[in-house]
Amino acid sequence: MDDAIAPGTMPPPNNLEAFWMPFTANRQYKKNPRLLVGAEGMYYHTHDGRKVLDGTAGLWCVNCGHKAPRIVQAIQDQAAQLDYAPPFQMGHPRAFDLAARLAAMMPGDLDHVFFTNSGSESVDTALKIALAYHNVSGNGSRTRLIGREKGYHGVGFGGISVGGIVPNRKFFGTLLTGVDHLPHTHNLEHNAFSRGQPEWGAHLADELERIVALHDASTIAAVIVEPFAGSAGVILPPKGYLQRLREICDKHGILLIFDEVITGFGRLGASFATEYFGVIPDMITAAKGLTNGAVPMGCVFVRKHIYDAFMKGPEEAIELFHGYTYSSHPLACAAAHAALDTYQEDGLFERAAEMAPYWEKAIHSLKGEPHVIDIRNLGMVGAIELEPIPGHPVKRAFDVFLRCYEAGALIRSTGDILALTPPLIIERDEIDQLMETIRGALHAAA
Ligand code: PXG
Ligand code: PLP
Repeated sequence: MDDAIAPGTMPPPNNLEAFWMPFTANRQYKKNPRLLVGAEGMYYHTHDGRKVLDGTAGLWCVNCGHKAPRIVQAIQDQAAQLDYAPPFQMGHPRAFDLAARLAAMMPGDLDHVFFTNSGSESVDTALKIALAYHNVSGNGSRTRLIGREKGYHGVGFGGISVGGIVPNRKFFGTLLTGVDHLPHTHNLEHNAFSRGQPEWGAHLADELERIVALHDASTIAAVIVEPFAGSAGVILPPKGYLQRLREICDKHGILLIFDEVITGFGRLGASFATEYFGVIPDMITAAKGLTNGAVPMGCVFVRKHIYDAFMKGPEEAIELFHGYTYSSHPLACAAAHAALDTYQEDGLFERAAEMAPYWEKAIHSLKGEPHVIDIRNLGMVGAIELEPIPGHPVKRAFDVFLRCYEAGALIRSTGDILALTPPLIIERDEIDQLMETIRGALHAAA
């Protein structure tokens, strides 16, 4: 490891109590906090003076690597120029430039962009647009939303309703009504240790026909899926599966929404999963890599016919009663422009595509190590599934996560799965270092 950037130590804050941490075991964490105090490129600096290789691009968002110079500069410049501009009945130039630039990245006529501040807000926005679209098109009976088991669509009420991760749902009441779920595609019996997309499981998309037969197409507004399920532990779409979903949605006039909060901005070695898989949905939700995680921002890409359906009636009438105080925030727009510059000028999507075969080989070298029951990969994403400790689900993967952190690599554990999503700037020797750190932790883990 390069020790040129000497981080130094920083004591933890005196009071860790007040901050109720999200998706965290608060009591356990606060006994032995893991604090990040700086970052550069592929590395975090920890409060106890160590450099840690970032195997998760923060939380799947820092695709350009940390403190990408163009982004740092753009945020500083923007803060000094225009701090805030109201997005309702007002605007600022960079928001329009950014929307046009993003639309130009999209295939087909996915050419309108609605700005939000997170993936969760993008999902709620897309679901609301789907319902309102059918409403303004004279199909107000289309109100049902279809998600998928194990899906993650953020934490808003809409997102957890169509989502399929049980603990994210079961504490929160009745959720949205009129929601149904496709089956997930996770299957170790057929697909364990597949390299890239699994061969088995495209037929699971046909379950949508069963759901349509049950409810009738005239009641269904939209289907939302992640092109691959990220949070649930990198569950990849079987070959042909997404194409099949598209066909069935077309047949029945159902909108198809791809939630690309993780898959957008280069993760698969293409700008978006829609390009990678060659399947064009009616809306795409995005966030994370849009600003490289540097300022919160999300967006929804919408096909032209959907936008046009709203552009009727008197010109002075508001067409969609939806939006956020911070939609198209100037700092976020500046960060997003600079992130797009970085992706383009440094060729990071192409770089990810070139590195993907090395990544695949490296991660699959962990086959046969203790506890490993599956390894999955696509583009620059990967997962290692572990045999759970009987009676103690989650414990083993979390133990491996802690051991890796101590040994100098940040990975993520979800259930008994280790998830890896490095910044797209990762070098071969850093991939080797990441895998060797995990190998060591697997051997040390109980
Ligand atoms: N949709 C998808 C597909 C996501 O992955 C969201 C929506 C929500 O985005 P926000 O910005 O509201 O968090 C996400 C977010 C993990 C993990 O490793 C994944 C996400 C967020 C935090 C942790 O399990 N994905
Ligand atoms: N709650 C109150 C009382 C508000 O006035 C607003 C916005 O004006 C909101 C919530 C929504 O906040 P945001 O637009 O940041 O999502």
